Amino acid sequence: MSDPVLIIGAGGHAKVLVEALLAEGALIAGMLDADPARLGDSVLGVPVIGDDNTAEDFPRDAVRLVNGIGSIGLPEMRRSIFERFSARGYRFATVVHPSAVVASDVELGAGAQIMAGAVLQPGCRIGDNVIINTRASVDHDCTIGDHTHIAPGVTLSGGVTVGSGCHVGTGATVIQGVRIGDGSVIGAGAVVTKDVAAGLTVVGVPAKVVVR
Ligand code: JB2
Repeated sequence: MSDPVLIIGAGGHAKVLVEALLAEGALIAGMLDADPARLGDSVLGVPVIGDDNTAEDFPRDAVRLVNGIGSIGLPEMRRSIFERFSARGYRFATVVHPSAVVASDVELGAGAQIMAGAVLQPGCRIGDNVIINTRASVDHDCTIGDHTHIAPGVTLSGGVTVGSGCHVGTGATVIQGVRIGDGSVIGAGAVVTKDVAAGLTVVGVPAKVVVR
């Protein structure tokens, strides 16, 4: 990474990103948090230097942003941060922890975050602002839509398609070829054996619809 990065948010997800960015050798200019009480805190030695308005102190072409908002408000808050700053001309850095295994042909969207121990096999396409969280396993030819969070320990078999704005909960398993529609939520530990239509919440083993 060449340009310094600014991290939006200073909570749990942002802390994990600091660790990944330091491991990548990135230069971190600081963290921005909406909570004024966080000003002056530091996270793994990186200072909280202001709120979102502080980004204006940095020329757009000399800094890249890292979206440190994880799951709060499900994907909406994270999506709105990405869209708001992108519309203002800021660029989002991709983050790939050095311990992640990313096959040579994998396509990573703007601001995609691949956390420690994740595996992305050949043929995968990862959208903008996606989180592939700690130790998630994404097998060959999967497609993950923009703003989706694949939580820690998820297993996606080959050829799975996950739409945009989805949350696939911790430890869930999705068998090969399944398609999950936009805005769906897969409960932690679920085993998904059939396609899931857009906007549904499914839980359990095998996964069943609980919210339409
Ligand atoms: O609009 C905002 C904003 N809204 C909330 N702008 C900025 N710059 N910061 C904002 N925040 C701040 O994000 C809050 O003040 C808070 O400090 C931080 C969110 O931290 P929290 O630890 O509550 O959530 P998180 O999104 O970092 O982590 C969640 O998602 C992760 C993926 C947790 O569920 C984690 O356990 C999970 N690993």
